Amino acid sequence: MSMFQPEIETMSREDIREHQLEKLKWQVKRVYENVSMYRERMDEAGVKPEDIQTLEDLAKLPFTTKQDLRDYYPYDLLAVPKRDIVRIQASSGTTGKQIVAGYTRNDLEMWANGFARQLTAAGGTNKSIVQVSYGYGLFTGGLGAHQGAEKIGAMVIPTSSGNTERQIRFMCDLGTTHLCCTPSYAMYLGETVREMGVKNQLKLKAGIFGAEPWTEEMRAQIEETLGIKAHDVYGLTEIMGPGVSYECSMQQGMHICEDMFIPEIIDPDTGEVLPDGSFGELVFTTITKEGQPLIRYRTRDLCTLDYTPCKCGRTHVRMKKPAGRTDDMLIIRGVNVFPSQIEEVLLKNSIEVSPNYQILVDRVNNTDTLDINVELSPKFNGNVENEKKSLEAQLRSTLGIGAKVHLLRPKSIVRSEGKAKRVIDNRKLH
Ligand code: DLL
Repeated sequence: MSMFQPEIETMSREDIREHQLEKLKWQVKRVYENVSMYRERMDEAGVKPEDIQTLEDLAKLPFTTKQDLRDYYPYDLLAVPKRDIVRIQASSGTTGKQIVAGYTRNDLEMWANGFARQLTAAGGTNKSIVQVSYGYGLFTGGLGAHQGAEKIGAMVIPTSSGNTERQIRFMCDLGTTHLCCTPSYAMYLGETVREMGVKNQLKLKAGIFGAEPWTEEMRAQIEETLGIKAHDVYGLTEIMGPGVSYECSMQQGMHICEDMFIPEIIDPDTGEVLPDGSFGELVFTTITKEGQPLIRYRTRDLCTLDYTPCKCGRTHVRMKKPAGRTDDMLIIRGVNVFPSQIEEVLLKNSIEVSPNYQILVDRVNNTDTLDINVELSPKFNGNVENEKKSLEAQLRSTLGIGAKVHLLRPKSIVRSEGKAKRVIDNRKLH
């Protein structure tokens, strides 16, 4: 099982902790000296850089939130002079004020290393042909995957997203071995490969899919339609694009680049650090980032960390697939509903319905409504009315509230070329 940086990827836990403490002290001192927000917050909390003497002392430091990135937009969280920044990336978010992240040359190197570790873990080498079908631009997917692929000396095909048939023609003609895109786009590509009848012309070996939540059922479907091994990759604009954590061939969670980040799991309500193995909100401290370092950044992603040894030999902790975000919870008629609960019900019925769905929330006569559009699977030959009733009953028992199911013909829901937008909450319009 080859690794891009085996000396780092297999460090002993003791060495990881020693490295993290040294880098943490360095970083806290830098932000205290160079970023006024951190200096003020630490002064308020009565913590000085010298108070950080062990890794556990991290808990003394204040959190950073997405709102801080908005409030200090665009440059006030930089810890280096602006001239040292060589790249700006921005969040793909369409709601709220923009946030940006500035990278120094060294930050870009580290990021490329993160994605290079992922590609190598997926069997990538300098002989690989990597098609990057993540969007290029402010979104970190395209450029992040691109830099990582160049780092291992692979041939890169920077198709960006969209133009699906042409993507597939390139895959066949150029002999693409590794595909990088969102899992929902991989599903769409798989569907189109099937329609074009070209699966036997593909040379694909593996895919690197992330930027949105996806399930084991989706993984199985992508692996089948494209004939590949599908790896999960995680990242976020604020911390670093794809490659913050990456999945090895064991496919049992994503190894976090612990030489670059210290992860914690906290209780999202109290902010308290939870013991190893607990489920909660993932928090990152960037210990090597120069441009825009963040201390205890609250990702809002909910997951668990697994410190047990991985069979691949890598020692960096694994994060389980994020099971949702603290902010994607919907409150419908007073009941908390996570979109992932709805998806689970639909996927349990994958013989009858496809994983293409939309959740529509609205308010009619002062009452919240919940409607779910889902496509019937192309092979469905049962009774539509019975299927609808069965799904509605399962949803009621899982969610604790009623939902109306609308079964649609295959291919009636528009496919995603980037991150799928599954929830449409029109209550905000009223
Ligand atoms: O989505 C970076 C990225 C690009 C990751 C390409 C992987 C591949 P943002 O647009 O800032 O950055 O969105 C970050 O997306 O906080 C998670 O909620 C979600 N997310 C990212 N990767 C995964 C994943 C990019 N593998 C937000 N599984 C994060 C589940 C993911 N959710």
